[in-house]
Amino acid sequence: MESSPFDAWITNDDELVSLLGQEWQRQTSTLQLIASENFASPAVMAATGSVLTNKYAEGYPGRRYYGGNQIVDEVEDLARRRLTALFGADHANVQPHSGANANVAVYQALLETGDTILAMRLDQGGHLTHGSPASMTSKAWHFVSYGVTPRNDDPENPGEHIDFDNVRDLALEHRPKLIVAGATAYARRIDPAPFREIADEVGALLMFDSAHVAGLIAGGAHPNPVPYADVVTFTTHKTLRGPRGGAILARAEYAKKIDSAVFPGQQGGPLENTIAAKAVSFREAALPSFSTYAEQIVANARAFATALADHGFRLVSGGTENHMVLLDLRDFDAELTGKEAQEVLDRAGITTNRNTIPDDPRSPFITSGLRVGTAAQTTAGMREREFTQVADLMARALRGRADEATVSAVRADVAELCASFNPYATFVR
Ligand code: DSN
Repeated sequence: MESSPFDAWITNDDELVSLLGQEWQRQTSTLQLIASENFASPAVMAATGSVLTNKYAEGYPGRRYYGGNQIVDEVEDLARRRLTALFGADHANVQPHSGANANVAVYQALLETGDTILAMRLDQGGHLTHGSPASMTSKAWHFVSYGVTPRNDDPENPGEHIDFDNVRDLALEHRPKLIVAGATAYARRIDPAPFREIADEVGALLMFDSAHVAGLIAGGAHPNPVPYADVVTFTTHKTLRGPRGGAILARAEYAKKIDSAVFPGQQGGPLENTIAAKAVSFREAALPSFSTYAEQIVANARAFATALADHGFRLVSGGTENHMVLLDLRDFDAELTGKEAQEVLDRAGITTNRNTIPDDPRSPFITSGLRVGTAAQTTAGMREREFTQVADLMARALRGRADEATVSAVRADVAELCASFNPYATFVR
C-alpha cells in the first residue's frame, strides 16, 4: 500500500504506520465533502510536527513561566503579527486549542457568569458553544436564541435566512450583554453590519464567530467582520486551511482580558508547534493565490448546489453563498434520513456529515439534512465541472442504496475521479 510521505520517520511502529497509510489512502481516494475540513499544506503539517512540540511556554511572548522561550516568543509574535495584518485587527491571540475554547474564552473575558448572550440556535445553524443545552456554555451563561425565517417555496424569497427582525426583537426584550453572529450550518453570507446596528441599539458587545468562513474572509470573498465586531473568533483548519486550532481577534481595549481568559483562564501550555503552523497558514492566506482559491470555493459550491437541486434535493435557504450546501433530504426521498445518507455515501467513498435542518422533526442523531462543503476538494483542484459530477455520484448512490453493486460502482467512479485530483499535488514547494 502507498503510504503518506509524511510518515517517513515512523519506521518502527508497524501498527501506526499501517493506520496512517490507510488514512492517507482514504483521504486521497475518496471525496472529502465535510464543510469544516480541508487539506492543509505540507508546510503546515511540517510545522505541526516540528521541534516546537517539545517546548513548554505557559504565558505570552515576553512573559513566560518557563525558561528557554526566546525563539518560541518570536514564533508566537510572528503568528500574531501575520494574523493581525491578514484581518486588519488590533490584537490577536493564537493560543486557543480549538474554536470551542476560543468562544468560551471570549464569554469568560467579557461577561460575568449568568449574563445573557443572544446567539443562533443549534438546529437553526448555530454552534454547540452558542448555548446548546448539551454544551457547558448554557450552564454558565443565560442564552437567548434567534433563528432563521420560515421556509418559503417561492424561489425568489426562499426563507431560512437569518431573521434580523427576530434578532432585534429578542435583543430589545432581553438586553443581552453579548450578541453572537456566525454559524456552523448556514449556507448564506452573514453580513456583520446589521448585527452591529442591533448591538449598538441595545448596548451589547458583538462577537463574530467566523469559524467556517475565516478563509473566505481572508481571501476577500466574504465581508470582514473585524471593523464591526468587538471580538472575532475562528478555527484555523476549515476554509482557512491551516492546522487544527482556534484564534481570537479583539479590539485593543479587550486584549488583556481575552489573553487572561485563554491563559490561565481556559488553557495551560500553548501548542507552539501548532502556533508555528498557524503562522505558516496565515502567510499562505495572504498570498494572491489564496483569493483565487476563496473565490473558487464559492463558485464550486454554487455549481454543486445547482446540480444537487437538479437531482431533487431541496436546498435549505434556497442556495449557497459560501462554501457549504445544506440539503433537506425529504424532497429527494421522504424515507431517507441524514444518518442513512451519510452511511450510504461513506460506502460509496463520499465523506459527508448528517446535519439538522431548521425545525427538523428528526433528532440530531438521525436528522433530515446533510451538509456538504467544497473547501477540501477545491484545494485538490476540482472545479464546477467536477462538482457537478460529484452531485451525480451522490444522487446515484442514494437512489440505488438498496443495491450494493450500484454503491460499489459509484465508489469505483469516485476513486477514478480522485486519482486525477491529489490534494497534495497542488502545493508548490
Ligand atoms: N460544528 C463543527 C463543524 O462545523 O463541523 C465544528 O465545531
